[in-house]
Amino acid sequence: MATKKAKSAAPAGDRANAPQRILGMFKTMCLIREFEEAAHQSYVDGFSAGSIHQSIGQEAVAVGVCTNMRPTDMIHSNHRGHGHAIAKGADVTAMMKELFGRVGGTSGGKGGSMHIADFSVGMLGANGILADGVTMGVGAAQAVSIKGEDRIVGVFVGDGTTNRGPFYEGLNWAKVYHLPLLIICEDNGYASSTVTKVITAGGGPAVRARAFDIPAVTVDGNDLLAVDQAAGELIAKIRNGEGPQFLHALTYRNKGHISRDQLKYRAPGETEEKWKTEPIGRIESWLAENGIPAAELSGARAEAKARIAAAWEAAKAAPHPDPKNAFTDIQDNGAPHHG
Ligand SMILES: Cc1ncc(C[n+]2csc(CCOP(=O)(O)OP(=O)(O)O)c2C)c(N)n1
Ligand SMILES: [Mg+2]
Repeated sequence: MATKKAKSAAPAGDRANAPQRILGMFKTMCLIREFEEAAHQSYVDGFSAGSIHQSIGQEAVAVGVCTNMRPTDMIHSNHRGHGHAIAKGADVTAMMKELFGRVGGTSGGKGGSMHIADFSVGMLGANGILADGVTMGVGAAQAVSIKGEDRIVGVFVGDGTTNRGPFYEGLNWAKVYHLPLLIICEDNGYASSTVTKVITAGGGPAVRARAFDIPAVTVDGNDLLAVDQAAGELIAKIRNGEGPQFLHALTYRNKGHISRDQLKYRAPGETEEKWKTEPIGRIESWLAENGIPAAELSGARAEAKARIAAAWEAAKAAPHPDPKNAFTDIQDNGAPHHG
């Protein structure tokens, strides 16, 4: 548990953490936070169908990693993927339309929360099937390698996901073929309503990655500066041709697994105690201590709120897709839709 002192910790290591650069990251984190609050509300108000998995409390991982990527780099995400998409540059209005199932959504309003993709910013997609994003990300990295392209792929997984087989297939393949891949494990302590540790043997995600001879670094995933530095270093190694790398980010899921989750499985006071280490407040304190005026910080939060409110209104006003297009732009194996 980080103490109050940790809130104002100096930038990790000697990386040039210019306050203006960190301010930009703070703004993206605020945008993710506001999007996630609205995503939950869209479920409550009946605008979105299916499950909404919020990433509130995990924003520093998405932003710390994706800021170190180029627009041409690619990521693959998972069921808790809104933050990853926003951090990689996806448009929040198109994402909101996707949640609402409307025309103009990132996947034409047909995919919803767990299928947000935006190839134009290197967001290859999200996936509700745990660990299958790893094998897909590895496939993308294999393509990059075969074509000799100068770009990398990042894959986000949860801690619970490291107990699934495709995770190991992916790690093995990535190492054997020396692929330009960063695997990011967002270790929020939970797999649905289960404490991940009680269902996980051995020394945890980083140890498992090292078993494949993949270098692994563990960081405080709620410390943006630490994530930024670690991700920057690992990505530099990948660009340098050193093969796959693994980032194990310790974080916390401040909300339920999905929107209707009442968190009854948590000890009283646990969520409130953990909130003290949430990443946005921490980096905001650091920015204030490093010369960013309070008005600029509160202005950034207000701007994020306004952008998401506008995205909400645009989504609400957008039409639903025409049913006659239900089978266009989708994978079609020829079965039985066309009669
Ligand atoms: C193959 C598969 N099994 C089970 C599920 C149901 N499920 C959805 S999320 C989840 C827990 C995932 O935990 P973790 O990987 O730690 O990610 P987090 O939700 O904590 O971000 C489970 C079991 C699923 N989506 N896919
Ligand atoms: Mg988890």
